[in-house]
Amino acid sequence: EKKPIRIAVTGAAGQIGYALLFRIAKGDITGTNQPIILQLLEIPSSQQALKGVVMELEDCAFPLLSDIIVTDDPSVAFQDANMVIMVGARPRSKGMERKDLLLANAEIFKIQGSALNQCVARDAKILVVGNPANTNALIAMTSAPDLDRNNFSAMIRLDHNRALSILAKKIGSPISQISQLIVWGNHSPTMYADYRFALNSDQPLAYNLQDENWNTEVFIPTVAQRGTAIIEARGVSSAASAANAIIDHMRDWVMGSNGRWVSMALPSDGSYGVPEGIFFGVPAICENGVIKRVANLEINEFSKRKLQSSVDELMGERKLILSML
Ligand code: NAX
Repeated sequence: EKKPIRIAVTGAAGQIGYALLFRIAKGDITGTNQPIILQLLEIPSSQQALKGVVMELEDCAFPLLSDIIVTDDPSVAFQDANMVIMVGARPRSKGMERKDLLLANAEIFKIQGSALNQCVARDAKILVVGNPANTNALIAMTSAPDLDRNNFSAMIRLDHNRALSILAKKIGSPISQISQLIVWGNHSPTMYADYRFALNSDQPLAYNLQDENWNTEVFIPTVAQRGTAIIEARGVSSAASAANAIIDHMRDWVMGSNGRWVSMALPSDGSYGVPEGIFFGVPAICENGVIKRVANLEINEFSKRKLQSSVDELMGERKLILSML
């Protein structure tokens, strides 16, 4: 019998949690031959709701799900975890300033980062989803100095998948044929969806899509505003597609991306003119559990400006929470 892998999820009773846990328990990240222990973290006021979710997980009788741990204590939730998916965050309440939201979340991710430092498996793969995701990831990583910084990432995969889908529709090609698409930067409206290197069935796609106007006036803003469009239509923010992006991000990280480029927000290493000290969406390839940035891509004047607006925004967020690092 294979040893179970421990997957911790925070904010487990939220709407993303509800779309995520069942897919994890079915094996969508780790495959159909790997038993799983779910370690679920929620705040005290959501424990009751979480109980209901756990009952439903039990009622699925998932063959791979060998145990479920439920707690409001991060150091219990993260104990020996091999993967940590940090979804729980403080939402913006009415009249709350951006700065207050940043600081409230900084507090949460500082506490949870210290707990990670103490109790996760030393090679745990950690994904931050809760917003502001890039800056929350920075705080979690900084609060866990004993862990390898390469074990931390923030999610920009939902934006990547949105861009893929919009592009496929535009050129009338199956999604599976499109590769080398990138979403750079912050998971925020400053993100930069970039198809300059994209291939359609191994042919340069930009070659057939030299409509600069569509790029700047339709493609880039539609990707960036998609989250808002979903809220307007559904009345609540994306949940199933966010959960799906989490699965894609973690599966590729653990199982490999088979040479395909995926977008991940990683601690910057100075490349592409992005200063160190922030999490930034970049193209990457995953192999044997290791994330490698795609290096040496050309950055033209337009791209440089687009990258810079995410850099400015993230450096601004960093400045606001700097005293807490
Ligand atoms: P919900 O409000 O439905 O769920 C969040 C859950 O987190 C709640 O059940 C809450 O009790 C819990 N929580 C709050 N503080 C916590 C803490 N300190 N420890 C543990 N749990 C805590 O939000 P949901 O729609 O599930 O979204 C969750 C987060 O994902 C939000 O911050 C959201 O903005 C963010 N998103 C990030 C995306 C990305 O691409 N990076 C896309 C989807 C999503 O919008």
